[in-house]
Amino acid sequence: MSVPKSITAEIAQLRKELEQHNYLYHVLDAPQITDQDYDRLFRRLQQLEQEYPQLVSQDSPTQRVGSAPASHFETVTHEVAMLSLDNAFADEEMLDFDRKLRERLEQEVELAYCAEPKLDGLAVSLLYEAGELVRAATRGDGRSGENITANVRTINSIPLKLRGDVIPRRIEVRGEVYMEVAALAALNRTQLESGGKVFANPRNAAAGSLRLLDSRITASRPLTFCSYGIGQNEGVELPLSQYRQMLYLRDIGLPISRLIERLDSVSACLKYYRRILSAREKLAFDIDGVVFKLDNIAWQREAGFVSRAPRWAIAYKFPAQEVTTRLLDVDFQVGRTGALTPVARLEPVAVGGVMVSNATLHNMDEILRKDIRIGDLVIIRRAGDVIPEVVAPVVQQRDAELELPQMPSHCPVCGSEVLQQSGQAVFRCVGGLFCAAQRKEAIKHYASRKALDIEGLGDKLVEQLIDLGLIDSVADLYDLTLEQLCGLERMALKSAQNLLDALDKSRATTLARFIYALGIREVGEATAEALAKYFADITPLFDADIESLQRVEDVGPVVADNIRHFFDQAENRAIVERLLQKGVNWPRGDAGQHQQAQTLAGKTYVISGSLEGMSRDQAGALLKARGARVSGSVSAKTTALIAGDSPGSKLAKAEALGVEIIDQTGFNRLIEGSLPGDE
Ligand code: 5U1
Repeated sequence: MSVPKSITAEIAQLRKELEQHNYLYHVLDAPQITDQDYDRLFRRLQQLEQEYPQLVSQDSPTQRVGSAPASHFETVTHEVAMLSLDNAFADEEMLDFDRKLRERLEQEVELAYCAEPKLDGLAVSLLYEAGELVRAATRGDGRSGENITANVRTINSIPLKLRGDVIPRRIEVRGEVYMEVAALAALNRTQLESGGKVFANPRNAAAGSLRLLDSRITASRPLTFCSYGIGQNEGVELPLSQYRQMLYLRDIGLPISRLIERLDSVSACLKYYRRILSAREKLAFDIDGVVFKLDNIAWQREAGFVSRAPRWAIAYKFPAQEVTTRLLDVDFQVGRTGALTPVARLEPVAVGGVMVSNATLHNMDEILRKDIRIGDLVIIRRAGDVIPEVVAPVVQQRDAELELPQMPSHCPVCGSEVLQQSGQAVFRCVGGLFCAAQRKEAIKHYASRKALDIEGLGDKLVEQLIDLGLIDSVADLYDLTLEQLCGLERMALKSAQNLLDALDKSRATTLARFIYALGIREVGEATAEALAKYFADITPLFDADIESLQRVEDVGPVVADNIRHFFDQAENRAIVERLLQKGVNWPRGDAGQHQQAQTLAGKTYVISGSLEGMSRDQAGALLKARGARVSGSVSAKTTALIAGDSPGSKLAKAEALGVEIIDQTGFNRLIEGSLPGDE
């Protein structure tokens, strides 16, 4: 079938556009069209290529879907060996590395380095000839690896064709294939659902996905790529700076790290290390350190190699987030809602710079799925401030019959029965507030920062108060006396008085915080806020039926049921009533969303400084009840700054931006003005 000229032209135009949008998205991180628009272009190209198969070309953006399974991977010999990296674990080792390099190069001046994060993935080599991806290989042992071209072609951030005017005859690009943290979590969820293998970390996920013989499966894996260097090259004069070589790679269409920097000295490297370490948790991908490479390529050549690693590069590793240790036992901890969480008791081990002897095992399903047994060698992960968790057992090291942990039939704290609700993974103690563990957790929650924020009432103190029988419920907190507190372990007179003051202060709160503080199952801050806005008081909640509860934003049948169940317990109602008698209060005069006029809808306020007779939280609640948004920082979008006494820097910022400033009287008017019947 002959092809009309207009079709050939349209196909060429679609490919060009799609390549450009791929580049904008994957390399420059600056997409210019929506995903839907991209998909529309892509589908049109697919349709034309189906109609005119003679026009399909290997480098078309549609040719990434994978192909029929191969029987094995062929071996590829690396013409330029793929080296490994030496490591540093402390500043002194970095300084030592820099000093030795300067001595070897006979340089007295500071050395400049190219710096980038070290990704937790799999190293690959990509060979481009005349701008076309012709081969991709794993690192293997550094001298030879496996030909994984079919799999690598499915990775969208790897260009099938290079771009720009200066395309080398031949260039081999090296880098890391990895998976972003969220992508890995999503993949593991689908793997679990389909009974497939769950990956412990991005490196395993990348390696497992690239070593599949069926590239159609690889195509479904959310892999991505970042370049970090150039192997062999022909037909192009590369810049003699590592950093500028990386910019060149970006120009010809390859993704490089967005965090790459050229640094003037080793002391700048140490600062970069700390900066990236503190940003580590916020990154979308896992990294295990930073890599520094001498920027001057001529000096790289002069420095040369030692065994399998270059003398001119080093990986300064972060404290390990994953280590192995022995699982000594499994205990069950009872939470606020009675849920029993298995906790691993471990042989103490340093992870992420902290000694760890306990880690969560989440729930029984996880234990069974991961087949974790008491006595196993296990992998522990501790990322940032997150509770350490047991990732997996090292099954290869299991050399005896080991027992699976057993869920106890009775609560280890109060002896009540432990039951599993049908269709749920969790087991719960049915003891409710009879169970000391649940009472302790309920009180810790009530005192927590996002609830009543009672300063000085920490976990240990709550445990002591319950264990000594000084309190039974949150309402008892307000009966505590100075004498009782002074008699406690490590409690000086001043701290005791401070705690009483904090308890007194906590009485003035907002309705949303109060609802949240009650610890109703699955009622988080946002739901508490929506309930407060809708009902405007606590008593309507006592008898609200399931139907009216479900009219509240985000409240579905399960949450409505939990709320109903909570208020159906006579003891819970009694506690709430006692709290009100003890003086816990919030700004009144607010008739609830269904009656309250939304006079401030669409407006955004910032509150700064102290207001008469109410906290900033309370003032914010009054504004929100009238439909306003309350923000923490002043911007050009702020309607007005409500400035109480000592408003601080926000006042200057509002003045600079020309944002209206409202004082206490203006605020009162704003609130009163929108009270029903005030007109
Ligand atoms: N970011 C980065 N990772 N990485 C790994 N750069 C880098 N360089 C490497 C390796 C193995 O090797 C070259 C220094 C040869």
